[in-house]
Amino acid sequence: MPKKDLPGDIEKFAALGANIASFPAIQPAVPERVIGERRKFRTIWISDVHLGTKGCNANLLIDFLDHTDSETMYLVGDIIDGWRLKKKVYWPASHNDIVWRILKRAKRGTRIVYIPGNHDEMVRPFAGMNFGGVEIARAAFHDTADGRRLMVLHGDEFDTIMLAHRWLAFFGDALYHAAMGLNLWVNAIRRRFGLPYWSLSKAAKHKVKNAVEFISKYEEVVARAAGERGVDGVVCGHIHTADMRDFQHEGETVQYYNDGDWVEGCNALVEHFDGRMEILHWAEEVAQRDAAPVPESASESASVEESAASREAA
Ligand SMILES: [Mn+2]
Repeated sequence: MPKKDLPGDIEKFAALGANIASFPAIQPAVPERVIGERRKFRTIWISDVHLGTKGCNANLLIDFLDHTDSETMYLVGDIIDGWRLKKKVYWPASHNDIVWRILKRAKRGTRIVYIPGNHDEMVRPFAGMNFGGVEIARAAFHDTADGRRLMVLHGDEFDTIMLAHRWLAFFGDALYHAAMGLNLWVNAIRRRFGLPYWSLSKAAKHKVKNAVEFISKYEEVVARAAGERGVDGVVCGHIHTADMRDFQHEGETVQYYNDGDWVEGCNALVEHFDGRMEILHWAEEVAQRDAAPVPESASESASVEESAASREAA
C-alpha cells in the first residue's frame, strides 16, 4: 500500500511500525534466558494478557515465552489494556520485555497473528496491516495438523453484556480491577500468617451460580456460531476461563477452546505437531520444574546425556 494513500493517523502508526521492527535490537530489562531446549509446539494461542495493568502476571508470561517456541503464535486479544491505560499510565519494564519477546519471535520466523480484543479495540482499525512481522487481523482461520479448521477470534462479539450494555461492561471492569487490588491486600495478610495464595475472584467466580451459568451459556453461544460457519471448532479468549469442550450443532461436533488468561489462570492453548490440543497451566508447569530441577545450560544437559549413555552402556 503506498504511504501517500494512508490517512494521517494510520501514517503515524505506520511510522511507529518501522520503530517496532527495530525494537528487538534494544536489550530487555529481564534478559532472555538461554535454556537447553525450548518446548516446541506447532501453534500457541494466548490472550487476555492485559499489559498496562497491575493484574498482568508478566513474570510468568516472560518465563513461558523463554521456555516455549512455535511455528505460529496467535495473540487472541486483550493483550494491551487500552481501557486502563486511558485512565492511568502503568507500564513497567517487564511489560516492555513481553512486547520485545513477541517481536523477537517474529524476527526469528514465528508467524504471529494478533487479533485485537475489546480492551485493545484501538488496534482493530489496523486489521490487514503488518507491524514488525506481526499480522493484525479481526479474526483468523487455523488449519490443524490433523486437518481440522478452527475459527480464531477474541470472543467479545458473543458477550451479551458487552453487546447490549457497554457501560455495564466498563463498570464490571472497574469492579474486577478493584477486586484484583483487594486480592493483593488479602494475600499480603495471608502471607504474613503463613497461609497459601488464595484467589478472590477465582473463588467468587466458582461460587457464584450466575457466573457459572454465564460461562457455560457463553461457551454454547460461541460454539453455535462456529457450527453455523461450518468450521470444526473455535478458539477464543475474553472470559478468562480456559476450557476445552465439545458441543453438538445439527448433528456435527463443534470443538470449543478457550486459551484462558494471564491475569489469574496463566494459561496457554497449544497444538502439538500431530494436531493434539492441550491447555497449559504455567504456574503448575513452573512448580513441577522447580520440584524436579533440570539442568539449564547446554553443557550441563550434555553431561547428563553422556552419563545416561554411559549408564546404558554399563
Ligand atoms: Mn475481552
